[in-house]
Parts: sequence; C-alpha cells; structure tokens
Amino acid sequence: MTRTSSIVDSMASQPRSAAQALAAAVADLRERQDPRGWWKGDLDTNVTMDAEDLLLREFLSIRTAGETEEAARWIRSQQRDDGSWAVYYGGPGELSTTVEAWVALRLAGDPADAPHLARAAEFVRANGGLERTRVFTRIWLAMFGLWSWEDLPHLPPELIFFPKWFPFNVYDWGCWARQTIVPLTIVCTLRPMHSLPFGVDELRTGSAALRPEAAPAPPWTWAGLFQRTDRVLHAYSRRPVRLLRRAAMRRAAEWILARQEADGCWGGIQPPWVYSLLALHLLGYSLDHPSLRAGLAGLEGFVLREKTPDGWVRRLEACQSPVWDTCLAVTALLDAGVPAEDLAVARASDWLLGEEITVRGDWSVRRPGLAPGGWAFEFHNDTYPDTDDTAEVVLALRRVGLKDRSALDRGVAWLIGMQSKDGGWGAFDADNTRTLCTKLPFCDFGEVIDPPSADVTAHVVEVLAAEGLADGVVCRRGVQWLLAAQEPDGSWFGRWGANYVYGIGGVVPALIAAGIPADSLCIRRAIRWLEQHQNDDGGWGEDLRSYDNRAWAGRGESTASQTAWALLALLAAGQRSSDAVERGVRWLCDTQRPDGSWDEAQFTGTGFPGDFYINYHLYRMVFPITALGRYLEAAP
Ligand code: R19
Repeated sequence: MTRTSSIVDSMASQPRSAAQALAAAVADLRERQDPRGWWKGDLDTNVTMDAEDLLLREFLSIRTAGETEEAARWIRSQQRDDGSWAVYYGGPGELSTTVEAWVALRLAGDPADAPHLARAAEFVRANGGLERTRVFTRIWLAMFGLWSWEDLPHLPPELIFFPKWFPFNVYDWGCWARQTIVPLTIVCTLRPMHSLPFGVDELRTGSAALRPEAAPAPPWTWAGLFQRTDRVLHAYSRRPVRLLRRAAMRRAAEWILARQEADGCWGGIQPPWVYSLLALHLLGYSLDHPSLRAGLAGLEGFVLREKTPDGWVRRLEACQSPVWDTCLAVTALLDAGVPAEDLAVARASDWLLGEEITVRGDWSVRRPGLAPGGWAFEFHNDTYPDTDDTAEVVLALRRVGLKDRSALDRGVAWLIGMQSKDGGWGAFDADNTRTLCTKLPFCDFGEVIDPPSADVTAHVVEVLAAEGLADGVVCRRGVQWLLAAQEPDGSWFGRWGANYVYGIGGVVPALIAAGIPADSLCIRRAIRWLEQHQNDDGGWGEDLRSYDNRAWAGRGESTASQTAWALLALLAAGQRSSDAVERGVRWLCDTQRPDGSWDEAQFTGTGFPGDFYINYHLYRMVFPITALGRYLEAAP
C-alpha cells in the first residue's frame, strides 16, 4: 500500500517512476469522487446536442435569452477555421452538424452575413447543401418549415402494432433507435410547423437530384424496394385508416410514457428524450403535464456550465456515464493496490449496489423467462440495463469482498441469459441482429441494431472466467465467437471504443482469463499488431478516421487511454518485461501532468462508428491507473 498511501511530489526535472505516477494519479482520481460514492466524468460529444436543445426550446416556446446566449457562445467556440463543425476533436467538418449549428446561431441572433456564418454556409454549400444532410437534421428543419415533410422518408406510427416476429417491429431495432423512432413516427405524422423569422436559402444548393431518395435505385435492390415502399407509405399517410391511426398514436404515447425514467429522461440519452417531449407535446400534453414537466426539469441535470474568458458557456451532455465511470474507477483503485476496505471503494460499492436494476425492461421481450439483474450506464435507466456495464460492475465488485454477493449472482445470471444465439453479446438486447432495419432510407445515421460486438463479448467472457465459469458452454461459445471475430491482421474491431486498440485491449485479457495460452497464435498475432502500431514516442493512439478508412487503423497521436488499453493487453499476455511495455509505461509517466492527471483532447469513446463519438473525461485516468497498477503488480 506504500505505492499509493503517500502523494509523491513531482520532481520537475527528474522523470517520474511508474510508482510515483500511479500514486499521483490515484490521489487525483480520489479527489474526483462525489461524496455520494460515484464518479462521473464529463461526456463530450458535439454541438448538435446544443443546437437541438435551442431548437427544442424554441419549438416549445420556452427558450430564454440567457440559455440561448450561453449555448451560442459554446457553439461559436467550437467552430473550425474552415467555418464548419466536426463531431470529434481534430476531426473534419461534418455537414449535418454544421447546418444545425448554423441554424442555432441564427436563432441566437447572429446575422447570416456575419463572417463566421458566411463561412459556415460556404462549407455547407460546398458539401452538398442541406439537401445532403441526414434525415434527423431535415426533420428538425421540417419542424420549422425549412424543409418539406413530403421530402422525408416516412415511418408510420402503426409499426407500434407489429408483433415481435414481424419485420420492423420496434423490438427489431437497437434500444436507442427504438426509443427514438417511436416518438418520431408521431412527430412525422403530425407534421408540425413552427415558423422562424429567418430562412435557410444560404444553405441550399438547389440540387435535389443529389439526394439519394431522388435518384431511384433499381427495384430489385433493397434501396429500390424501400424507395418504392416509402412512396406507398407517404400515400397511405395521406389517407390512413382513421381509427387505426388514432389507436396507433394512442398506443405509441402509452409506450413512451411507460418508459420515462425517474429523473424524467428517456433512456438516459438525448435523442429519445427530446423527441419524446416533442411527440407528447404535439399529442396535446401541456407543458404542465407531470411527464413533460419532469422531462424538461430533468434536462437541466444534463447541462454543463463553465465560465470562460468570453463569459459563461452552456453545453448539453448526450448521455451520462456514472455507473460506467464508477465501476472502472473501482477496478482502477483496486489494481493500484488500494485495499478493498478503503472508504472510497466502500462508498462506491454501496452506491453501485443501489444502482442494480431489479425490474424487467425491453430486453425481456427477447428473453421472457430471464429474471432481472444487472446495471445500466446512467443514473436512471431501469428499462435498458446493458451487458457491458453489468460485466464491468461485477468485475469490480467481486473483488471488494461483499458480505452479500446476491446482486453479483443475479448480474452473472442475467449476462448468461443475454447471450445471443451466435455465442456473442450485444450491449442492450439478445439477438438484435435483423439487418433489414438498416436498409430503410430513414436510417442514414448511426447504428440502428445492436448485434454482438467483440468488446462487449470480451467483457462478459472476462467476468464469466473470473467467476470460475470458463469451462462452461456459455463462456466457451463466447470464446469461440471472439476467436472467429479476430481481424485478418490480428486485431479486433472496437464497437464502443476507438478502435482496434480498444478491441485488442478488451479481448486479449478476456481470452487469457478464459484459459487461452499466451503463446497461442491468436494472442501472438494481437501482440504483434500492438508492437507494429506503437508510436515512436512509446504510446499508442488511433484516430477516429480508422472507422472510415482502414489505413488509419492503429495510427494516430498517442493518448493516455489508448496507451493504457494496449498495455492491458500486453500485460495480460505476459509481456511485462518487454520493450513495448517499458516504452508504453514510460510514455504514461512522461506525459502525466503535475496534478496526476493526463490531458486527452482526443475522443477515444465510440457512440456509433463513423457517426458519433464521445470524449469520456475519466478514460484518461481510470485506464492508465489500471495499466500502471497491473504493471507494478506484475513486477518480477
Ligand atoms: C460502453 C457502455 N456502452 C455499452 C453504453 C454506451 C452508451 C453510449 C451513449 C449513447 O448515447 C447516444 C445514443 C444514441 C444516439 C443517437 C441516435 C442515433 C441513431 C438513432 Br436511429 C437514434 C439515436 C444519436 O446520439 C446518440 C447518443 C461504453
């Protein structure tokens, strides 16, 4: 415990040892714990959150000057030199994000001919104009009369009646998409129009023919089939069977209301939250209705405010990660040698135990016989616990010497029950693998299904192995799934973290825990991949461009979290004394800030590959602490 019991002053001129770096990092992490037991790092995404927040408030006529100015200041501060906005630090300008930011700033009163907006408009036009933006962006525009509802793909509310075996029923969609499309079917059916004092002609190219919907695909392709289906749906929507439509709207509203969480949110994530508020309001629920009131009040809990030299800025978190941050922090402290009886660990464990999900959620549609158990990612999300959080919480809490292990046993049983037919695990549902949904013209952003992924499967395999279940058929099938998912170059794809470095960092420790020998070919190939992608400075980094372009796989500026992930794999594979590990540890020690933390402007979390990325502010702490702790623990 000597490693962490004293805070070692940084000796400015002398390089820090791994033990000193670890002690300083642990001290810093301790300070970040909330007195109530949890850790919660800020969760950065992109300015569509803030733009849509202003649009929502405008639509509901509750927008205030103060909120508007603070949000506008934040949005302006994020603009790139070429006039655009990106979806991650250092990333290229992104069309839909730029259109939404431009509209929000116009709403805030910035003149269209102000240089920053003129440059933004130029970027938009050069990249195809608002005609090429994603469906979600054009729905927002349509709500304000800036785009025609006719020129949007249609999804009818009647799909709420589709039985669970029927294509496109709501349980075929990933949970985040399901919670988003149900309210959107209402919005798109009611076709609201709230007019604004400005237009968006500056953003149009007039080249509607560029839009995929306007260029018909041959009827024998999925695209062609769905384009034609879409036309039928539009026609039906003009003359729906009245009673059926009314019943569908009512059922959809009930479905939405039943899923509102204790803090007023929906799923703990921004899109379903905002669209559910809009849908209920359009159905006639007043802003005073308890559901809307709770929903709007709850949004305040997702607002981050900060004083900058230019004044206060306000930004909205897309989601909050307290359960995830807390279980990873507990693991980090334990790996650093902090004893299980330590007050910080005890407080965190108590809080985590209180977060157990004890009720059935949407997952039980596919697993009706399975008893509840497990954990969600957010403060309040009883309807959508996920296997990733459940695995990491059990991995952390099984080490703290709980007197009553029953919550962990329920978690493990739930994980076992959530295995998909193919042997892997998705995050929120079992067997959420129907790709038909992905072909709809409506679905041009993010993932809409939740099939098994390597990172999630690895976390579940790791916990099953830790629980002594490595020889059982469930874990063995998970291992087989992982072995089959290895990329030809020896890496694994990172679905929820960037990218192949995250995949390897999760899978290698899991396979080793499950009994795969460190000298087996699959492990050796993964280790070789890491060695080949180590930066000259000793760290690892992988740019988010790797999701669009394989040439970027394993390439990018070194970051603390990605360096730690690589080290976790190398250490698990017994490479403690290797040159690669020494250089990686040295990079962590040399780049640590005097206060014990690391800078990490780069986003290393993934929401949706290619479309949506996350900077989890605690990743820079918890993963390096775990890596340094395991490094010192494995000292010869
Ligand atoms: C591991 C733990 N994870 C398994 C949980 C990670 C949760 C990440 C936060 C997700 O936040 C979201 C979710 C959805 C959206 C969308 C969206 C995109 C397409 C459709 Br259809 C519907 C919604 C947009 O922003 C999001 C943010 C780390």
